[in-house]
Amino acid sequence: MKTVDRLRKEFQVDAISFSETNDEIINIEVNNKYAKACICLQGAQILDWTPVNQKPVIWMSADALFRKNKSVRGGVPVCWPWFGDHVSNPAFPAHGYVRNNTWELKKTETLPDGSTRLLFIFPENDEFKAYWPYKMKIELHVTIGEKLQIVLKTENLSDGDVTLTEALHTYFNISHIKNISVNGLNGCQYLDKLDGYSVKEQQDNILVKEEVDRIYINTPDEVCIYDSGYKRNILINKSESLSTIVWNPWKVKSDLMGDMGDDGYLGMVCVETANAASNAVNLSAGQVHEMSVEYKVECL
Ligand code: TA6
Repeated sequence: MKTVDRLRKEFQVDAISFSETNDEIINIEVNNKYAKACICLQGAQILDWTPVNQKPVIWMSADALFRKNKSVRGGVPVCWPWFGDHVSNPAFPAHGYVRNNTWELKKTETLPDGSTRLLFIFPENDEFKAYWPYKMKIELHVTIGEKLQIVLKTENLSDGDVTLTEALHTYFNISHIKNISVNGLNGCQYLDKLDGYSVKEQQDNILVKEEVDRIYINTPDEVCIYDSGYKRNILINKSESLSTIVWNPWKVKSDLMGDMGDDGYLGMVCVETANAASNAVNLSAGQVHEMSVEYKVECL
C-alpha cells in the first residue's frame, strides 16, 4: 500500500489533501468550490459530502471506529461482490469483501466545471480469490461537485458467466427520523427482512417509526428523501440499479451494534442503490456493468 507521502506526490491536486488515522487508515479530503468531502482508502468509502452552505448529506456515526479491515459506520460502504450474507457461506464477511479492504487511488482530476473526480480500483489479492474465484475488475469513480456522483464499474474478466449482487450502502444525514419520508417507491414490492423476507407492497411514502430493513425490487431510478427539519429534499437518481434498500436499525439494534452513537439512529436513514435478491446481476465473459447514482440537494 502506498504511503501518504507517496500519494501526495502522485495525486495532490488543488482540492485534494491526504491524512492518516492512528490505525494507518488513509483518508482523502476534497475541498472545492462546490463541496467538501472525505473518502477513506479502506473500502473507497465516502465518509462525507457537504455541499457549500448545506448541512452534511452523508451521515457518519459519532462513535465510528477507524479499524483495519472493518467498515466505518456510516458513509457509503461499497458492498460487492455480494450484498448481505454470502449466499452459501455464512462465515464469509457480510456485504462482500471490498468494503473492509484497501483500494488503490489510480487517478485524480479537476474537471472543467471545477468539480473533483477520483478513480479507485480494487487490487487483486490471494485472500480475495479464496472468497471469490472469478477474475473481475472493479472500479469506483467518485465526482465531488454540486452533485455527488458515484459509479461502481465491474468488468467480468473470467471466461464464464458470473452472478453478483452489490450495493452502495449510503447512510444519509437527516434532521430527525420523525421529520422525513422516503418517497418514490410507492407500489413497489419489497422483501421485509424483519418478517422472514416476506414479499410486501409499498402503499405510500415511507415513514420510519420503528426498525425498517427492506429490499425494494424492480424500483424506479428516482427516489427522494424529504426532510422538513432541514427544509430540503435529497434527490437520488440512479442507473443500472434495480433494487433500493431502506434501513434504519432503530434503538435496540443500534445499541447492540455499539458504533451507532447515542440515539444515532434518529439522525440517519440508509437508502441504498443496489442490485440484490432477484435483481442479481449476471455478467457474461467480458461484459462490463456500471451501477451509478447521483445525489443532489434541493432546498425547500
Ligand atoms: O442494508 C441493510 C443491512 O443489510 C441490514 O440488514 C444491516 O445488516 C445493515 O445492512 C448493516 O450491516 P453492517 O454489516 O454494516 O452492520
